[in-house]
Amino acid sequence: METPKGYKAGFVSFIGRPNVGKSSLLNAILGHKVAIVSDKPQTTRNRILGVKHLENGQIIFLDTPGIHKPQHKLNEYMVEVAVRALKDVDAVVLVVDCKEGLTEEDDLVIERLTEVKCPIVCALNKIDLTNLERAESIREQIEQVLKLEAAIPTSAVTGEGLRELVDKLFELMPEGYPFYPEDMITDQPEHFMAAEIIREKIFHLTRQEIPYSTAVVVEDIKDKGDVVVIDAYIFVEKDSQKGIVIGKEGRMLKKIGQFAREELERIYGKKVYLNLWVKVKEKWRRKEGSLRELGYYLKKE
Ligand SMILES: Nc1nc2c(ncn2[C@@H]2O[C@H](COP(=O)(O)OP(=O)(O)OP(=O)(O)O)[C@@H](O)[C@H]2O)c(=O)[nH]1
Ligand SMILES: [Mg+2]
Repeated sequence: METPKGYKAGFVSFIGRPNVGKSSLLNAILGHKVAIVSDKPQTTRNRILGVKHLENGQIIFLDTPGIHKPQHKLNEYMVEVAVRALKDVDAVVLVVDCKEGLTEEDDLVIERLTEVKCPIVCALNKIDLTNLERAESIREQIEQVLKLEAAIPTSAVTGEGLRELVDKLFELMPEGYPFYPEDMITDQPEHFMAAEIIREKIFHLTRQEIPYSTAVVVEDIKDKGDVVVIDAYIFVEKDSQKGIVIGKEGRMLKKIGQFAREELERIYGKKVYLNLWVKVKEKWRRKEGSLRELGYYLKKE
């Protein structure tokens, strides 16, 4: 295959502590929702790939779980996913939250990045909630420890700085052949996407330990012509949590199902029947075998 002269293609990871807006930035840059988002930390659990197609190249973005101090095996897995995404990429975007400022968790991330060889661009995110002076002072704090290729105030909400961020990253990409075809935005299997959408609604609708104790597995997706039938299991860690997810007279489960179904119908462009079951998988976040069954495992390096 002949690539046009000057065609560039490369990989970029979003790295940062939980809740700074990594997934939101990815979605905003792509103009397409590929990663779920919530106002609670530790929403993303896997590496999410999204391809930004540009006139003379492509940037393959990897969204990652927020780096934090792991408490369970699930969290160890999440942090490992993020750390692995620092390898074999052409640039890293360190995402920070300008409103909240730098926390101990940001220090953990920044420390990790001191060992990274590729260029690092900082997205001073949530600039819509604060001002440029604050962003500048955060940049200065980071640059005391870490060499940055650039630091760009961004907002995943207003779109500010996103063009500049993409342009800067594209400058850093190597020449090469495209990795993905023009029409491909993500590599996520359909079952995974549907499960994530359901999990997002659980993050939105439930509180405290519930979102964290929940995993979703889509068992079956059947396209029956004018309707898509989806069967999914919601796993929790104990009976009391099952009661909460189902809710009084089944109201909570109904709400989760309704919100997920509405979004799935927009994606499929047709009617969706969503069958949800809630099951207990004792302490699944602590057990290697359960994590594996739920799809949270990494190949050995
Ligand atoms: N105002 C404002 N809110 C933002 C911006 N970016 C993200 N948010 C909000 O911040 C919260 C966290 O966003 P996420 O994209 O889920 O953050 P994340 O870094 O992917 O979080 P984890 O997956 O938990 O690591 C959500 O409520 C977003 O709507 C932004 O630029 N401005
Ligand atoms: Mg995320």
